[in-house]
Amino acid sequence: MSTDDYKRAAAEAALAHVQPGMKLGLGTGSTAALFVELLGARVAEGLDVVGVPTSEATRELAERVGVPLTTLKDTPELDLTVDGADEVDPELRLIKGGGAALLREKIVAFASRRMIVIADAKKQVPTLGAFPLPIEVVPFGKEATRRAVERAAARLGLSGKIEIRRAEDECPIVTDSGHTILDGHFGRIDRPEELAAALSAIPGVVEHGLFIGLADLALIAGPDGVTTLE
Ligand code: ABF
Repeated sequence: MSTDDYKRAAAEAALAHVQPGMKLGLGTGSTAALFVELLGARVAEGLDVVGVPTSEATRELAERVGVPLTTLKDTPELDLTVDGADEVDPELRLIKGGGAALLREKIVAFASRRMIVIADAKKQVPTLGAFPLPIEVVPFGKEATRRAVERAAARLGLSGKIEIRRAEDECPIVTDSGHTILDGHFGRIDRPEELAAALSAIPGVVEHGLFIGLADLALIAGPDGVTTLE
């Protein structure tokens, strides 16, 4: 089976957690997109749910496959968010934001009673940090903020480049909320809680891709089937 097959298997397993009438957070990325497509098929069969998308890309997909949408303004409390991840550790701490949607993903997950992570087994890691940590910052002063992130990381013993994420034309990418993304190439993050607190304290940092205490369950699909972590 291919990685795409595993992603689909994880997305299918998440569908079993969806009940009629639920208000759902809809994640971003290729795995979450498979979930939204499968959900659309269920909606076509009569399942009554409503979703809040975590990105413009997910909004477009949900509209295309017929998942009814709402907003956090109209529906500020959600039952369940289903989203992908870039890394998942044994304590269900995550790195997210490879798709540059981490701010809305975190707001939506925080507004949900439960969060289920869906991923292929390659995302499962003993320690976070091999995947560069995305950090969403205000464009104003982004170089000063980048340096502040570097200093904060160094105080925790983390070295490694902090880079402004750029598009193919070399311009800094712009998130759905108009921000810039920094990627922290730390290699290994032994104390993610401390790094999360240090990053949140820096003016100019809007949000970071460490999701700690948000995921309730991870459905990880690999050659041995779908494993549940909780
Ligand atoms: C979103 O999509 C992100 O937070 C994460 O960066 C990414 C995972 O993408 P994929 O499912 O395509 O690997 O969930």
